[in-house]
Order: sequence, then C-alpha cells, then structure tokens
Amino acid sequence: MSARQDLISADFIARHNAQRVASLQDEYESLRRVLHRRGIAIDAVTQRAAKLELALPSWGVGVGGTRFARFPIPGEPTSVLEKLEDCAVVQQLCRITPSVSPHLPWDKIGDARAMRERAENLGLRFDAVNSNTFQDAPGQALSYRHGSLSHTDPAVRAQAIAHNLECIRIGQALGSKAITVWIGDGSNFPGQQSLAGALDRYLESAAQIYAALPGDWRMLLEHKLYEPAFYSTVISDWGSSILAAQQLGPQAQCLVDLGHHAPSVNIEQIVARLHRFGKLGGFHFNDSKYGDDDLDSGSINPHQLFLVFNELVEAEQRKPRDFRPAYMIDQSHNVTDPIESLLSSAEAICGAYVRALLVDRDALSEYQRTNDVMMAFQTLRRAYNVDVAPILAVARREAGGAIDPLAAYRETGWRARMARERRPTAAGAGIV
Ligand SMILES: [Mn+2]
Repeated sequence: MSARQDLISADFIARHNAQRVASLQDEYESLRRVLHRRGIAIDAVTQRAAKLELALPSWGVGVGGTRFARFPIPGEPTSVLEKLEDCAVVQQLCRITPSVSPHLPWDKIGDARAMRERAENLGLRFDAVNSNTFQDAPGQALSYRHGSLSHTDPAVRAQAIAHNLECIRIGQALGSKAITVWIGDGSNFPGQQSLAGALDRYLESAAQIYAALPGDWRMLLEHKLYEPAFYSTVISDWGSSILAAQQLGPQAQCLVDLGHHAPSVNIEQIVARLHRFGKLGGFHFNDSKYGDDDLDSGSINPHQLFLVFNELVEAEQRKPRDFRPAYMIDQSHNVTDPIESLLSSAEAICGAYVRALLVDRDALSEYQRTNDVMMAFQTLRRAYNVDVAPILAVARREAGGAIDPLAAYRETGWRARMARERRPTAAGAGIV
C-alpha cells in the first residue's frame, strides 16, 4: 500500500492552531471551572467528544439540488475518487468523520480494492453501503417506475434483490459492515396498490437480502414518510420499520433519518423505543423546516438534535452492549460549499452530543422519580445552555485537526485549486 497522503499538511494546521491556541486554552480553563463546580470533569467529556464518529455520505460532497434544479460550483468532485478527496479534507480538519458511506450505483466502483486502498491512503474507511432501487440505472433491464423490492412483477423484485446482493459483495471488498436499504416504493393514488400486498412482497424480498448478509453485517432499514410516492409508502414510518426488522431477524435494525417523519413527531421518543427493542441501528443527521428538506444538521432546530442525543446517551447507559448506532450525515447542500456545510454540521452534531453528556443523569432521574417537573426540565436546560465550543475545539486539536475548521478550510484555498484541476460538472437533474 502506498503512503498515507495528507491533502492538508500537518504544518498548515499547526500554523493555523498556533494563532488560536492561547485564547482556546483560556476559554477551556474557564469552562473547566464552570463544569468542575457541577461535578463534571471536563477532560473526560473532551475524550468522549473525540471518540464520536460520523460517516460522510459520498454524495454529500457534491452540490445537491432539488427536483427543480441544481446549481453546480466550480471545483466540485466529478468522480468517486475526487469525492474521497473532499471527504478527506473534511476529516483532516474536523477529525470526527473518519468514514465514507458509498451509494451504489452512483459511486461507480470499478475496482473496489483500489478504491479501498485510496481511501486508506487518505485516512478514511468505508461505512454502510447504500443500495439504490429508487431510480433506474443506465442500461438496466427492468424499470423501477412502479416499485422495486415490492414490485408486483417477480422479475423486477429479483433484479432489485440482485442489486442489493451486489452492494453487499462490493461492501465486503470495501470493508463495510452494513447495508442501508431505502426504497422509494409506494403509491400516488388510492387504490393504486394493495397496501397489505406491497408490504408482503417487500418482506419476502428483504428476507432474501437478509439471508445473504455476512454474519458480522447489519441490514439497516431506512423509513421515510413520503416522496417519491405521495399517497402511501411501503416502509413509511418507524412502526413499519421495526415490524419489518423484527420479522427479518437480529441483524436487521432500523435507521432513523431525522427528516423522514411527519412534522412535529417526537423523534427522541422513537429513539428510546427503538433502543428498548434492540432495533436502533443508525442515524442520518440533517435538519428540516417543512418536510424532508435535508438541511444542515442543527441549522433549524438544534434543541431537537440535543434531545435526540439526550436519549442516545441515556440508551448507551442503560444497555451499552446493545448500543452501536451507525451515525451518518445525510444532507443536500444546495447553496453552500458542501465541505463547509459538512464541517459546520459535524460541529453541530458533536456539540449536541457533548451537551447531552453534560446532563446530570442522577439528578434527572431523581427529579423524574419524584415528579419534580420543573427541575427535571431545568436539568436538561442547564446542560443545553452550556457553550461547548472549547471542548469541541480542544478535542479536534488533540486529534490533529483545526481549532477553527471553517476558517482553516477557507485559508487552504482548496475549492479554488480544485476549480482549476477538476473538470466542470453539469447542472443536470436536480434530484439527489
Ligand atoms: Mn437518509
């Protein structure tokens, strides 16, 4: 294997940090005193923050779009290898995004071994592979226009199953340990399909994928309320998802995408429920204002993100052996440089996690037991109100990252350089 390649040199990051380390230490020591008075050892929290791992979606480093349009920027990646480079830039600056989640067939992978080696050279590894039967791939024999794993035609179902099995094979070569299955199957008109029959066909197809899972793999079922089907969706909610996962077996778990719920649904409660039944498989982090907007994590409702992590931290404490959710950022960056959005989102997600770590769990549990409603609420609020930025920055710096990743990224001039080196991308179809 060839040598490790740092796209952003350690010297550059060291120079960036040298200008900021004195004020960071000052802020960190001040926060140390604040937390010490609450009985919290800041260094232990910092160490846990440094261990958070978020997978980057390979498609997230390209400029996204809506179904109306996509507005490309100069220098965005044009191939899977260039996507890996941009993921490596994110990782080198923030140090909590060490893996990439590929999407097939979007990431046309000719030689999986070479791609794995390239990722390793860049300091990355591969997380869950995502299958795609929600659109037709060029040259594909049969169409998914009327569904894939739940299609009425057994030949279409067989083709969709075969694609998922291929994803598992490629994933094995890449070093992945999970496949995420999201289907767009559903209907747009009442009466269009048998609601019961479509679910039966899905379960039968999913069982064939499950049967092909290597022993140390997981199958993550991602539900979504609507879109592209607007009347009914086969795996529409966490209820359908957990029923399917329970029927398939212990290696099947549910994946919660924060945008895939009805408005104002209590997502943190779903987290607690799924974990209670051993089915909390993973997360797709993003934020939304109206629907599945795929906005940047914590940009609209950072409090909800905190409440989700509050449940995750509690779940980990309750049953640590059962707790290994796969975390991934799943956003569409339509009007920002995707690298900047990913850096900002990683910070928001880790910040929500750290605030959840600051919750006084013993006090909370006592206030809950004695029905002291106001103090139970204040226990959460007290943790949420802490500015944890110094903890995140110290964790990053100790791991070799930048104290201020966004500023450092802008200083690198990476995108402008890529605009000179990479070929332009097309405006193309908007949907991602
Ligand atoms: Mn998702």
